[in-house]
Amino acid sequence: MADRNRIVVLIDMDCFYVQCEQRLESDKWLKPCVVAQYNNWQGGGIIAVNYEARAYGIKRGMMGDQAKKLCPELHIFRVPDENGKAKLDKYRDASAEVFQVISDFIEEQEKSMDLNNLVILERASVDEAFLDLTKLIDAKPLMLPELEDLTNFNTKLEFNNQSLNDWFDQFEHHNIDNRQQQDNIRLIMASMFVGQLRQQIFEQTEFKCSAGISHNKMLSKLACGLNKPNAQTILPMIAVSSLFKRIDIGDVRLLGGKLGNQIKTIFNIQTMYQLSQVNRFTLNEKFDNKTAEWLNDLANGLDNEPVSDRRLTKSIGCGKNFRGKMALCKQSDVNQWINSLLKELYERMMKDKEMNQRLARLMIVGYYTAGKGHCHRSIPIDITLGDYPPAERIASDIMRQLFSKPLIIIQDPIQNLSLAATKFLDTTKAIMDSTAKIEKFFQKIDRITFIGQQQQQQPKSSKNHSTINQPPIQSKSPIKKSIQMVGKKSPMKNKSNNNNKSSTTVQSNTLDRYLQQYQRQSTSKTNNDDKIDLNDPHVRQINREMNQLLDSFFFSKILCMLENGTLKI
Ligand code: TTP
Ligand code: CA
Ligand code: CA
Repeated sequence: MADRNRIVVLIDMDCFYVQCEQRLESDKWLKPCVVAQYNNWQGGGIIAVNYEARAYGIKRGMMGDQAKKLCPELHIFRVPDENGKAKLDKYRDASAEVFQVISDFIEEQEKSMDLNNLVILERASVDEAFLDLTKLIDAKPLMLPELEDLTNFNTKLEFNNQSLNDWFDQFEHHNIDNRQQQDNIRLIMASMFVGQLRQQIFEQTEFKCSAGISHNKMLSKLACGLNKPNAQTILPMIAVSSLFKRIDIGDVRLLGGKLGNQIKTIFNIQTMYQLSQVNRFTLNEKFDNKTAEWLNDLANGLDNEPVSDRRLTKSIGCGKNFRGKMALCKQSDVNQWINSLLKELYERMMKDKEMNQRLARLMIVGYYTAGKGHCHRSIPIDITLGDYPPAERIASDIMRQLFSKPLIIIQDPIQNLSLAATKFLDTTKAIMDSTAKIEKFFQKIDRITFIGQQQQQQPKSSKNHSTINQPPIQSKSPIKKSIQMVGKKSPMKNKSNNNNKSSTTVQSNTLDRYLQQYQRQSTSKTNNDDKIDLNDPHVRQINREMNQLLDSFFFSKILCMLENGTLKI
């Protein structure tokens, strides 16, 4: 879809962490406040500044003591600390509250129009959301709202210093059959929706926010920042080239980091307008074709990145810096911090699982050392039947990935450690995957029986192989049979709780006995005739899996699931 046909909005909470704190101490509203992290060092590093404090020149990154000098009456909120780590739950919970209001508002609006899936909502950060309102606006008749309603929502226009009032006049006095004017009216209609949404957010959470209303992500993000706080800004396509004359390349979404600096240095330019003057061939000389095209588009106000339907975070993460002498130089310290970080993360993963019915399949461990810079490792999380393994198991998997051998002293000390759980899977899908895994496992068990039978018929000539007893040879896997039997016999639904308990125990015992017997057999060496070649990689693999399954109490879970009907074999 051509860019100006889309209507894309960014909602961003104003000085979010400060508002979260002010809501809890309501006498601090309207007073200069900041949120600082780490209590006992020069008043802490400031991570959020409200607009009253910004008026004194206080900025993010300053130390609390330094800010107090600029504004003695400044109130400093401290981020709570737990085991030497910032505890950010308060802000995350507040964020979830805001996103709930946004979701409910969208649902309400769609319901009132008797339509579904009109709005795409993408959670962009803890306090930001993109909305694609194209379908919603196009489902309504093209109509100008009342100017007064819009001004009540503190709506601003970004277009050559023109007032919203004057802009409105032209629509009222001219016919609106030209496409550009229609697009502008669509933006105005979207502003009504956004104003009402911001009002809902305020009424239900007490939080103020700002918004940008334009045609793509880059422009709406830019527009949102133009009149903060507590305002919404319309940015029509026609206003882009004049606006870009005063927009620093580094202030544009995705150009804030290395790439933006590189562009400025290579072409000796500063603004987006100057970038639009760099011709395509010159861009192509310095960047690959795709990047050059993308930069050329951005410089002309075009950005075709879609708003993706994502209401939840892509990952749940936490981390900790270990500056200077605090850098971790012993494996035992790393182990302790991995456990501590994981404790926090695991709690959040469990909470997320309950709230959002999803499970992370991958743990990314990041670390920074002076010698190696930023590094990361990916460790699969062994999800079994819709649940996470115990935190201790994840921690030991991480440690195994980080250190292939025990190390007392780490030569290149670790200055930062981070963990992020990601690659989420729907819990139902996770259960289905696990069921498939179990079935595959049983197929292997069937095969092992078959291998045993073959070996019985054609004993191996070599006597040198280590051998183990195999479980009783049956035409079908005995484990599978007993599971099926348990499943069929399971009369749980009609019984009282007490009965449930006892029959679960009986069934578990039957299985446990079998499994213990199997494990004993599979680990003891005998000279029995029924032999399985232990060195056969297939057998070794099955043994490994069997032990893993036993380890994770897999079968007690299978029993539970057979009983409640979520698992059918
Ligand atoms: P931002 O939206 O970048 O900033 P803000 O909400 O404080 O202020 P603004 O009104 O300009 O939007 O970040 C949201 C919150 O995220 C912020 O309140 C604190 C936290 N944060 C950090 O902890 N560290 C950071 O470096 C940044 C940028 C934000
Ligand atoms: Ca913000
Ligand atoms: Ca933000």
